[in-house]
Amino acid sequence: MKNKLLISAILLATLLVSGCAKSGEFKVMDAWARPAASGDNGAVYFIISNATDADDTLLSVSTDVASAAEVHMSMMDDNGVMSMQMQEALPIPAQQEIIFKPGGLHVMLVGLTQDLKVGDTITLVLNFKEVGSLTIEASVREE
Ligand SMILES: [Cu+2]
Repeated sequence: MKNKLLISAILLATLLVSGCAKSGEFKVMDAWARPAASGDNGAVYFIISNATDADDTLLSVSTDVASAAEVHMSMMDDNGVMSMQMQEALPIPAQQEIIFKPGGLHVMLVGLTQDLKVGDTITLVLNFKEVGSLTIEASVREE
């Protein structure tokens, strides 16, 4: 009898934990940055996963390894020419993943103040309208 109660308690706890993880997690995953030299521009990529029921917006990014960090979208025109557009406020809709990747969305590190070498880790702060500031670490690696 005692064992049965204990098992029920564990089952209940497991259900509660997985229930929370399913509805409600807002996270930034798999962050990485390209190697780049001090003075140049760098790029950071990650996945923003909004598993909550609330829309959010990425308002800005800051870091101390560059003079500025901007959210850009790369796009190719009909002539195959690439250009980048700055995203002032990037919508992160409920129940969606926004994927930053080469050739698409990226955080551009404008004017690096240090070298980004393979194996380094850099810190960025992502400022969201609803969930506030999230500090993330990005590892520097080749694509
Ligand atoms: Cu860019």
